[in-house]
Amino acid sequence: MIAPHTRTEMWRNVHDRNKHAEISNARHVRALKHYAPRKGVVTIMVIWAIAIASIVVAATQILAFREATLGRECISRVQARWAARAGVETMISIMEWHNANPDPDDALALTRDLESNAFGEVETGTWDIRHFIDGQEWAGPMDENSKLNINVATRMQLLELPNITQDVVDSIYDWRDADNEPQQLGAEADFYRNRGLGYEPRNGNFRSIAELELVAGAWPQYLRGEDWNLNGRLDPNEDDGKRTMPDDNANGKLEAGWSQYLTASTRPVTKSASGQPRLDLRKANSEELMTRTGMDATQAAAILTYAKVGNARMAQILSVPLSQLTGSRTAGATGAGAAGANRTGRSSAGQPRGATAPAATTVKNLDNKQLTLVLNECSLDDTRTSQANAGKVNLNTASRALLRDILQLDTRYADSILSRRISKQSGLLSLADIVDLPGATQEQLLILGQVADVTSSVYMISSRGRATTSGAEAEIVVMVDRSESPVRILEYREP
Ligand SMILES: [Ca+2]
Ligand SMILES: [Ca+2]
Ligand SMILES: [Ca+2]
Ligand SMILES: [Ca+2]
Repeated sequence: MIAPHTRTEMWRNVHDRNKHAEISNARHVRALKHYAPRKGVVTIMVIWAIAIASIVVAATQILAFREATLGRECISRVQARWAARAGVETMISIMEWHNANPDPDDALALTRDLESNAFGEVETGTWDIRHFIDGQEWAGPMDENSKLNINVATRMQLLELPNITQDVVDSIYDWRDADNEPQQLGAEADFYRNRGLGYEPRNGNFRSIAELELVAGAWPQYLRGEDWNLNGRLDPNEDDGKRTMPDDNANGKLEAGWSQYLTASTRPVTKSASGQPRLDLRKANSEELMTRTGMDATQAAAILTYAKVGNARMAQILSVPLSQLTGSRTAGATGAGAAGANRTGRSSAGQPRGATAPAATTVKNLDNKQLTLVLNECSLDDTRTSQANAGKVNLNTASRALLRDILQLDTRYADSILSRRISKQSGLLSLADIVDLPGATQEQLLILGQVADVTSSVYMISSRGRATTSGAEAEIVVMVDRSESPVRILEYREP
């Protein structure tokens, strides 16, 4: 049987229940007490989370915006750079075409083609190629052969450079001569070593015009003048006075110090004007020479006899009438000689004045065409001299200042050369085109025969690309040698 509930038990049970309820309530209250603060923290955490998320989103947006802007700038720069590159490639392909299709009757064909393609465009940008010569801006690449190669410049020519002194001229000689014996006021290895400069003279040919700045006393401001980046073109900082380097005269013209007269990059033109290998007069036979130049047997014999002389030079063939070259005495020679060493006598349309002279000794002077072919199709260069590695000044592009001030040509003669090259649409086809000008003495022709010619091997292309959309710019400066095909890149700069 189940024991009956007693009141005491009932009361205890009630008490226990109450107690249990109290405890349960207390726990509940404690739980509630505990629960209430946690709810606040979560709310704050949510607000924080939203705030942080907003900051992250905003920051990401800013970054994304910046990256997009940077991306657009990068694309603009790439577009500008490749537009500049397209200009360079266009110039090179024109040179290649002219190498494959030479025109001996037009000395300016290449120059004109380069000029007419100096400005062009691709899908996303444009290019612009220009340069300064003689205070004037020209379209197209800079003809390095318009300048004198420093590796063959004489003491007299170097002394004509603005601001130069004898000690600097001597130091230039020391830099390029093979020995370590200083010239009178020069500087060899000891000089540079004692000053801790960390380099010594090359004792060989200058390889770039900027190398000249390493020579004692050849300061950058003398070499570069206003052309601070040596690109042959007038940049904004080179035409704004003292506002930015360099200090220039802001006259809209580029005065480029020694660098407007000198180059170190030109190479000899090995091919003839017609594109064939040149005929070496020291090895040629009479038939070859007659076929190539159209001279008669007597003339060919005279030239080949002269070519056997140890110091025979093309400059002599240019400056001395053929009848005098090998010492033969003819009336033709008398005609030239009587002109007081004026070359005009020889080139009077090739008419032998010796018509009345004894036939046995007559050597007809070369006419203009024959002389042109000897100068342009044959060679007589001594490969043992440093001249072998240096190009000549192209009289079709040389500046008036170079001819008059540095090469020291007679003013009247220099001006008549410039007038003639302007008056001939084909330009000067050979040095034979300047032998009949007023002032063309043997002495003047000898100077020109040694340093000048009418063709070019090396060009400096300064191509500035511009993106069509943003106007961003990029420049490429390339020195190219077109004396052989394929055209060779001597120097490449992206300033
Ligand atoms: Ca030396
Ligand atoms: Ca410049
Ligand atoms: Ca300036
Ligand atoms: Ca200026």
